[in-house]
Amino acid sequence: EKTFHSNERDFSWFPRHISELDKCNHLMTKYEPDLDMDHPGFSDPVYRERRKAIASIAFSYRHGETIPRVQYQPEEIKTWSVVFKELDKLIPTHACRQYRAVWEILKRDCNYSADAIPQLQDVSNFMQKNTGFTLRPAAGLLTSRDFLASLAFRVFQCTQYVRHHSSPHHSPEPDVIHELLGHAPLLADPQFAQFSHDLGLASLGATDEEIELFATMYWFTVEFGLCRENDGKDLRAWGAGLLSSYGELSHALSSAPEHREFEPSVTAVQPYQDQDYQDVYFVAESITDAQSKFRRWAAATLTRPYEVRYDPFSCSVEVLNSH
Ligand code: TIH
Ligand code: FE2
Repeated sequence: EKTFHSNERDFSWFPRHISELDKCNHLMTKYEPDLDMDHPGFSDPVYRERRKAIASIAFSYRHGETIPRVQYQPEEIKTWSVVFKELDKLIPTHACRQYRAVWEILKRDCNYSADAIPQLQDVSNFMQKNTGFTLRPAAGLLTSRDFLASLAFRVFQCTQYVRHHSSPHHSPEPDVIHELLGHAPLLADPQFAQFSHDLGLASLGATDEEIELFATMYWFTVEFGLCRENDGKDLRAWGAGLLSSYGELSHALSSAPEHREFEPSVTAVQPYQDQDYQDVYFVAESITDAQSKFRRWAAATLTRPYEVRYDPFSCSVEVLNSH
């Protein structure tokens, strides 16, 4: 059921060129340590100051600049190290095939190790070589509209601060560990990159209601998606929220939560929360299967009266009027 007829539609602004992502950095503050009483850093003023100092890099960053390096402190490196070691043990049995393949390359060629937190610019260069995706620094959790729009330009908005040391196994908000261990490996996989790009393009010019559906879709696929391997015998994770949280990764593949078949029309309206482990996960046959189901569903669901296409030569989105 459509909310607007095309002639009375509210054509909201969206970025047409990659440099306009400088305007797509609106934050959702509800999960920040200053406001969320359940955040593990809520009662640690030193942590909150440090998080703010690192986040300030994102506020002054402009498209095309080199991402400033952060000199991480010993305690931050220790937190990274704990997560890195735990995940390195779980990946062979818990992560999907594509993730496992890139993981080995990251350790070999991109300085991924328990000893240091990789710098965003170095990881961005690695991804760009593989799929054209680049990183830009983000100050925290962005609005779904801004975050999804960046994917249309193959840009991934990436936090740079580290989760609180008291809770290495799970963070209620994205942090650099989540981005580099959860998202970066699959953003270097061509098929997954294409799926992310499709989601981004679908979101441009969408109504608020449609953005909500896409954000939920993103949540249960890119963040918390599962898939099957070995002729359906094994359950594996491809969601970044699982691949950066050793606590939730074990939980997701255990028999504790509910596992439902990925079905876009059902998945897109499933309620979710960021506070704690999910109690429902959606299982796709494969990343490719999720992508083709998503494409079909998006084409049938979107109400916008035009098509968009990304031109990689000019890094811009073209709007094609299809009456
Ligand atoms: N829970 C994830 C982690 O601990 O790495 C981070 C998040 C993913 C999505 C929302 S918060
Ligand atoms: Fe994420």
